[in-house]
Amino acid sequence: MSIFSKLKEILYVKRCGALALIDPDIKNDGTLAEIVEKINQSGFDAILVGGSLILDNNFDNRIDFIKKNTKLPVIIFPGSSKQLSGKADAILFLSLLSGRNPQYLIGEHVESAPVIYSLGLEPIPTGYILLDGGSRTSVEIISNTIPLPMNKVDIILAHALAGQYLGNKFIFLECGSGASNHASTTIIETLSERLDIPIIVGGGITDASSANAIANAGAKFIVVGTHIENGASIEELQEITSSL
Ligand code: 1GP
Repeated sequence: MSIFSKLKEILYVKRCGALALIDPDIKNDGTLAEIVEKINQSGFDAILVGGSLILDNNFDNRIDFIKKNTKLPVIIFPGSSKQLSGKADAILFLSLLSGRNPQYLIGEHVESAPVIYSLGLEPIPTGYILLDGGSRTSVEIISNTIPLPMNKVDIILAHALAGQYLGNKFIFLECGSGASNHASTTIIETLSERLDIPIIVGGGITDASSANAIANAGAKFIVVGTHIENGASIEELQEITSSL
């Protein structure tokens, strides 16, 4: 079964799933085993692996380590066309729709597509929309794009619909890692009423009541990264995943 089908299957039993994000950077090497174990025990449905900037060449080794230490699907959430590994189960094939930087609309895709093909990785087309979560984020800096203001709901909706009409399988609403504010429930409600494809929401989710509000608003997956990296306990993470 494809990973996309597995993700859809999760939504037959849960109204909203939980994705854990691991930044496969050297800074997390000392705690990687602990992070993976914590994720395994906290009710997550899959692991995303990726980051805006990875400072060495050990991406493949880290994916290998994560894959060998979890039964969860491991999905690359790439910051660039260099973040590829045949050890992962799938890759979110992201188009940064909120920006107008051709490198992240088609450039990185052309560079990575032949490698994805030869690695046999499953690409999951995903429209990626960067929202202004109240702090300047790595995605904004590295991608050289401007996030959409959260009060421009009609403009955000137009981007999301365009993403759906272009054939994406998911819309990912991103406020950036460690964002001060997560995507507003007004945006999630408006989009989920009008889109036929599931919405993933990430950036700044650190507690169960926010996760619950995001799920109530119609998100189909939430993403938690920084909170795990910052030492959240299994109990705290379970509270988030069971609130969905
Ligand atoms: C970042 O959406 C993810 O790309 C997760 O964000 O690190 O704030 O949980 P956090």
